[in-house]
Amino acid sequence: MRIDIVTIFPEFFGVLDISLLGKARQSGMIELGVHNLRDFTHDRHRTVDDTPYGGGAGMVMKPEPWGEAFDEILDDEALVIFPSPAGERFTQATARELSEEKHLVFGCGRYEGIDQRVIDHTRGRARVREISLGDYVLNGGEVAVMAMIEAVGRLIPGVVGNPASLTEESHEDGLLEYPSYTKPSGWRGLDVPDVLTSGNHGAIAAWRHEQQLERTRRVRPDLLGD
Ligand code: 6GU
Repeated sequence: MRIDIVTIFPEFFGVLDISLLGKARQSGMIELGVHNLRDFTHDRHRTVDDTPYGGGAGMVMKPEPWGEAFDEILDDEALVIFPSPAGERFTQATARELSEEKHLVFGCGRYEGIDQRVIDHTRGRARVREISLGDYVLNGGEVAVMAMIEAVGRLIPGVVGNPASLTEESHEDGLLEYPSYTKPSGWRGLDVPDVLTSGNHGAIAAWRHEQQLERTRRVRPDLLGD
């Protein structure tokens, strides 16, 4: 998969050099391009924003640098994603869909947003999705894109070593994860549940499923449709 990011804070994405995603890049499974939006300006101050038409607080990102950046980056396979608190909600299902793409292009907005014509014009030459992480406001798309890339990257075949660790996880089956334990079996007066040391695999599976249901009912009843 190829991933391009357009941002005024390219340094933000330095952490993608490390950890699982860093390894995926070294092995060539993920190709990453981070582009500074200011490199597509032509004035001495490298201006990327201006005051909003109609008035109001804050600044709006100017369309021209975005147009030039996308002229250079987009191809026939690109899916363009604009992180935005006004977008559709990002879920594990979204991450799965994105992991099947060949080319993701993230356009990170700052200030009060990007001139709407950038999104409208981009829809004329590529598939576009506006995606939100959740119902809260971040200062810009950078941190959101980092989260999306981590969620998507680990679903690309070969990026996570053990594929089973992908399916036995919160949200993959619509339920929250069951609690995990390791040695020692007793620690500070707390014991590992007996069933886990019983060797009875059927009982263990049943216990884990019950734990998933209990936890989901308690903290995320919305996932059960209740
Ligand atoms: Cl994707 N962007 C911003 N700026 N704020 C958010 C968000 C995205 N998702 C939740 N809040």
